[in-house]
Amino acid sequence: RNSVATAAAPVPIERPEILFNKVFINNEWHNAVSGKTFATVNPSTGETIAEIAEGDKKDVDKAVKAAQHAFKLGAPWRKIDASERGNLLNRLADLIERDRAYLASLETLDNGKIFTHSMYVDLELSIRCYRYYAGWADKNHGKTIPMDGNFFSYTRHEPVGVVGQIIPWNFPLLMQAWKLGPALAMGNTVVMKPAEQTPLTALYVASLIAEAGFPPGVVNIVPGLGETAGAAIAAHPHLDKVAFTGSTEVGRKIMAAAADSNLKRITLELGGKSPSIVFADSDIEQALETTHEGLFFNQGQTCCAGTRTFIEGKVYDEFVQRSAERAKTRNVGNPFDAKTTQGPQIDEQQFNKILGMIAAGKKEGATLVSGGSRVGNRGYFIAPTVFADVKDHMRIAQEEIFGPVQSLMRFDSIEELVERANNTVYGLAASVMTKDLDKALYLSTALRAGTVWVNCHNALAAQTPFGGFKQSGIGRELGEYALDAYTEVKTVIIATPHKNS
Ligand code: TXE
Repeated sequence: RNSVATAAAPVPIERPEILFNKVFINNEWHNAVSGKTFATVNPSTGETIAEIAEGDKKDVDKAVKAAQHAFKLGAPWRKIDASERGNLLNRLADLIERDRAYLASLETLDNGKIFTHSMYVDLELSIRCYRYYAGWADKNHGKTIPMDGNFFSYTRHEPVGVVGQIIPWNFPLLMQAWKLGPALAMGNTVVMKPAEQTPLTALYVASLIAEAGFPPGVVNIVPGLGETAGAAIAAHPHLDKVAFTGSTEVGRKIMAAAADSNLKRITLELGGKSPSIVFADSDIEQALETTHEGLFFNQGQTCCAGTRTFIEGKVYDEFVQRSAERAKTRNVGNPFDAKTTQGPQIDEQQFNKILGMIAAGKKEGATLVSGGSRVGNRGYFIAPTVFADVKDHMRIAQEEIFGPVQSLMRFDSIEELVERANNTVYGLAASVMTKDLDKALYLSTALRAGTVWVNCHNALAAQTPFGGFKQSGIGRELGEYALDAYTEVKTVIIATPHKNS
């Protein structure tokens, strides 16, 4: 393997060398069985970065066989100490840290997110996530239970088995870490499909998994398209679980395929339409920045983005004006440039979807106070867009836009607010800006969302669980809660001749 330059200083590599573009099975690189490839595109230019092996059902079958073999009773992965699984995860974290500047550059090239975020958000949180789950590897244990009768009873927390994982393109490295961390800590084996828009960092991490010393077949990575490779994972008869992050529409298909095939376990992290609520008594300066970043962070491509900003009537006009001014200060351009604060959207399809939603906002009568069109004539850049006077029934208030489009809405009473904030099919997150503890506590119970932030937004860490109410998903990732999704509880009951308390 070529060694990669790894400067300690965070200097971006604008043209990182592409070292891996094939299917990773049994710690080895394979062409797709079909021989086909697909292009991964640089969203800043629309140009092809590299051709990637296009895995489909046949490659998924090969990968599942490898993962089953690695999970066999008596296989090395089944026999090592739980603490050793933790050591391997820590070693993987060390290697990611060693190659951090390269990986951050590759992420920015393939995804378009700004380099400083790749470096200090995506890489940082990914490394911390692997280390967090490394610590759990030997700490998730069962109980001995005082069962009625002459029995000795205990539970074992066993791995679920061979798990499929399908991840999206908005945080490629981090979504890989959220999925692999708990799965590997708990002793599962994995077949993962990265998003077709962003396969590069997932494949580089595959090489580090081999280098760290994970036994062959424990992690297998099949790049490919959703309808072929992804669908084959969801419907596979020999996968024990599928974990998915992506659109609610595809989440529905995954759940149906899991039910129709073998009732594999599922966890789903899906879309959102999260409210950000600004009370007149909040620190307005801080509320402005929090709601702004809560929406525009990562080009608006964050599942928990604050996409409905509810502002109390008393401060509404001022807040609209200042939100528009703030949006206009965003610096849209080359994501490798340190001055840039907003890069391109991920691909042409998302770019067109977002422009379509902006057109819908205008047509339905929302007031455009910033942006509203593309930037430049190359790549997928969209001006930071702010709509005021957004009404609940408008499409921009109902549907996930997944782009740099902020919708500002007015409210006048807390009862009305709670009803409107909850009036969505989603329930991923919500945030509340106030200095009034009573309001904060009331809303933290009243809002139907998996996370409620108070005076912050998008605050995420490996320790705290994340997931959705309603159609935002099923199950929780991160924290101790995620361990449940990667373990089966086995009850062992042994008849004993006598009993004492
Ligand atoms: O998502 P998809 P897309 C939302 C966001 C965005 C919309 C569409 O609103 O505008 O989804 O984006 C794989 N069987 N989110 O089309 O298709 C696919 O290959 C199995 C929110 O990119 O859901 C990729 O690996 N898998 C979200 C993954 O699913 C299939 C992040 C996600 O892609 C499949 C991304 C199929 N039939 C988009 N079809 C979040 N929750 O953060 C596709 N895939």
